[in-house]
Amino acid sequence: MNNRFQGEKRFFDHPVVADTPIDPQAQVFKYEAFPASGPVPWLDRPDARQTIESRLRDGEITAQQAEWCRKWVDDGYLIIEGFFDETQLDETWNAYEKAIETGAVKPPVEPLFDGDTLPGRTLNPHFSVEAIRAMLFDEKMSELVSLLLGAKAAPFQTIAGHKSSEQLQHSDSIHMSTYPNGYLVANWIAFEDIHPDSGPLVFHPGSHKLPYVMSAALGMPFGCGYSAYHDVYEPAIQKIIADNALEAHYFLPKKGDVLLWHANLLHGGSKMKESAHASRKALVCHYFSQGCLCYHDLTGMPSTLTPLAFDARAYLDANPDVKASGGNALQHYVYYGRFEGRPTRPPEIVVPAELVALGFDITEYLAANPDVAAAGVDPIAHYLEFGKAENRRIRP
Ligand SMILES: O=C(O)CCC(=O)C(=O)O
Ligand SMILES: [Fe+2]
Repeated sequence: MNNRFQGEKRFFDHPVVADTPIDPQAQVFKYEAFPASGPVPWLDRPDARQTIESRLRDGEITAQQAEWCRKWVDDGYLIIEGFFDETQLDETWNAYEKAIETGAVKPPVEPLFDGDTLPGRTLNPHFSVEAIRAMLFDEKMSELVSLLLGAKAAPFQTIAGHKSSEQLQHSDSIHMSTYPNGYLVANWIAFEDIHPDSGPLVFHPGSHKLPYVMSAALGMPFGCGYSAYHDVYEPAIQKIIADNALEAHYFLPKKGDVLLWHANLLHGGSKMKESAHASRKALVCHYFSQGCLCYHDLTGMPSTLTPLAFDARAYLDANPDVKASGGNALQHYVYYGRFEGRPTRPPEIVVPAELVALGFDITEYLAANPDVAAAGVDPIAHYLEFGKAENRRIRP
């Protein structure tokens, strides 16, 4: 194949760099607090169609990728059948249910009807369930998301659910906003064939082209919570759907099919109609682009981006109080640790040059001086303060 980019970085293998840089430390995390900066995601630009064709001609994308991109430009969503295979889905769901059984994951109780025993939806089960983390970080999926955003995907958040959220339509950008704007993609993975009466995902093709509706534009006060979301945001979106006569589509996938949607595509969980068919097993993954700033417009808070490389053991070693609490390392880091400036790994021990010159080695010094080891003191400080004057051996 005539691919002049083979072996080189592809155009979507890089992070987003905002046209107008900002200091993330100094910002209020609100849409209107940021400059109106690009780059606009490539498939949202007025010339997107031409760019797709020229990239196809130049061998930067395949015919299949071009087709996906055209669909994304026009409709703001994409359905890929059989993206995940049955075995992986079954193993992942079993691991999730096992985690519920053992209490590693605690879904909220959210009954949809009298006698509903299905668990509620779990936020970020990938913190505890390795198989879910593997799906969030699936390479093929990350590549597809990167293609759609024109920048390298940063897997961010997961929601697993046994049934419909019955959530009114919204754009995910009100919950997960990015600077520059628009660098979010979600996917909805069906873990079983979805029944029409289960309250399938509802979405409005083409609605991604409407203006982004953020909280300040609706007069929602800074840091407002979910009551304003329900009282102000949701009715505003219902009005937009009615005023624009937006057509509703329902996602009725087979097990393994995936729906991807645009940062601004209006969608929700429709009402469950028949309790015998309430089961609607799915995992939703949300992706940002690397390099963009991620925040929560309603509360003005930065988002909880899962670090791409995180060593849980190193984090626990560096933070003995977290280790002692028995808490989940990644979860602690994402929600608290990074705001508290916690180290992600223990500090590297630096042996002073004068001791290096003597051939001093911490392990050997402790082996040679069991009383020092037993006292649990800093061996370097001990040698400098006492050991040297006491003519202690530095190796056994
Ligand atoms: O699955 C649903 O009912 C809605 C999911 C959704 O809106 C989301 O995860 O962004
Ligand atoms: Fe959503």
